[in-house]
Amino acid sequence: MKHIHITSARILFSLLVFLTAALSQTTPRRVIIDTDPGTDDALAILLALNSPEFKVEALTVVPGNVDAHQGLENALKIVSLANRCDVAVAAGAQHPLNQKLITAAFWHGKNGLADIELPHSKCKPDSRFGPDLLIEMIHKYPHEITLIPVGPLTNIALAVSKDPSIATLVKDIVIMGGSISGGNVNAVAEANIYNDPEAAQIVFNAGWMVTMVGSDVGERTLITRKYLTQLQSSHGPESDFIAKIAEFYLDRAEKSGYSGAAMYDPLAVGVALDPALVTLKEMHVDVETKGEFTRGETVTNRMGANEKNVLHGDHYEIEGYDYLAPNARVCLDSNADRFLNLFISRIKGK
Ligand SMILES: [Ca+2]
Repeated sequence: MKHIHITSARILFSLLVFLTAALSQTTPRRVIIDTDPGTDDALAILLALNSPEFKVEALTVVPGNVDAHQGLENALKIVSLANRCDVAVAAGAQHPLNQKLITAAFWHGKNGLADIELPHSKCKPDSRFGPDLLIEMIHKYPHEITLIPVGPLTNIALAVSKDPSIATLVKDIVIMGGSISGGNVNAVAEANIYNDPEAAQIVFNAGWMVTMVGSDVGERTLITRKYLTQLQSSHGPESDFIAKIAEFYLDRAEKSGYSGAAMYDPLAVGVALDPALVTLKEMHVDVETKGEFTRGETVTNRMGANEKNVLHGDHYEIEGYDYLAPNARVCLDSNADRFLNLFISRIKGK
């Protein structure tokens, strides 16, 4: 009799393990994208919307590539094109925390979307302020939300400053921003961090483990003519838009001497989908906010420690090291072909 009970318990346990595993594979992960759309933002958003692993709950809009007003209009048009008015789209901050906005029509076209005129949006904006929406949703779904900020970090900094508890309540935060080997604005700074360094410093030190997909890795993950041809072979409202965006973005990159266009924001979505697409290393990251040449640099400590210097009379002496806890998983490299193939396969047929 005892034996039968043990056997039944084992069967029940196996069934539970099986059901839990099955559920975790089939239940899409809740995602919120904070965006300054933006050509590569558009590609990133549509990659997320076309990935069955994700349930995109919201887009929160931040000024960056375009101003806040144009950004909201672009975000609404993109979700409308994808027939996804179920995704909440909310306006957020109107300007960076501590400096003037720098827009990027030079790279993204006057309207930020390669000057393609999308139809008016069928979707309406959510009335909440973006950072408040973030806080509400993270509390509504504790430990379930993956945040993917792909613009300046203003909205995220406002949210986590207002409610620091969200840092322990998100499932994950994967940002496109920073670099550990040279910038794309100047010698050291990447645009999203450079456009609001104070916000970025708050976000990196909020108590969560930030996955940092930097511009240096984005620049080794290029969409080239080969992939553009594959995109152009499918037709439909979404895939035509994506192919036009990609062509504009690629033309602009080639005119500037690059062999392809950096998949900055889409790669951040890719890493949230499958971290195995990249190599990650834990490090401590701070953002320089004062340097004469280095404002906006992500200063990454690869030793995991700072030298400990102690004053002895008129001079300091090294007395070992102070351990520095990592606050980021920094992306070192990517499997570009695998990512581009994933991107194309998700977008084709749309
Ligand atoms: Ca962006």
